[in-house]
Amino acid sequence: MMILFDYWRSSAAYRVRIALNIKGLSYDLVPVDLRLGEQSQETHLQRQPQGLVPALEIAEGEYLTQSLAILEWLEETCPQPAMLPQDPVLKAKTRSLMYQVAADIHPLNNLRVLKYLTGTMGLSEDQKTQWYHHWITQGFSALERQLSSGPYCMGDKLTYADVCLIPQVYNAYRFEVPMEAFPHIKAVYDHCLTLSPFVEASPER
Ligand SMILES: N[C@@H](CCC(=O)N[C@@H](CS)C(=O)NCC(=O)O)C(=O)O
Repeated sequence: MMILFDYWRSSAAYRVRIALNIKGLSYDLVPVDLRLGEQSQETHLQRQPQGLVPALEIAEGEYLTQSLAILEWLEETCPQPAMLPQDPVLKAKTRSLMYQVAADIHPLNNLRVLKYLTGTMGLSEDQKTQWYHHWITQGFSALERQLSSGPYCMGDKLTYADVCLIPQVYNAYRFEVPMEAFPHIKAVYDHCLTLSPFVEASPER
């Protein structure tokens, strides 16, 4: 049985939970409480030397880290249902959407960055929220231009782009980012939340 070292509100871990559910794989969840700083303890650093979640233990003492690397590993080892298009151009476009969320939007709003802003840099809670909204809004504005027909990011096929987008939208709602300007993103979010792999992976579950 695989073990996912997880935090319920971590959007990177949420991506992996969704992907494991879509691939129909069983796994145990072991919480790493980010509020208590458990991610920085030696036991967790042995799994994930960056002090982040998720980490996926795929065999005793064998850990995979970085959610996108885990998604790619799942695609290679458990190819059905396919979560990346076969066509090289569509595959590159899907990965582009994935990276826009995971490499460009999410890192700016990660817990350790927000804590650094309010701690070391002395920003107020309002300024922190302004930072958060700014980078989400900028990232979502670009994504919104790239989504069109739905119901998924890449049209009629569910892909890893949706797996990356939905947790980021969850976070945006949580931080009360105005979403009116992003009807296509909202439509993909609403549609994916009707699907059981997404429902079962949701933080509230
Ligand atoms: N690029 C990493 C990001 C992992 C990450 O940033 N995880 C966050 C939760 S979403 C975390 O563990 N934060 C702990 C902290 O900031 O101290 C991945 O995709 O796995």
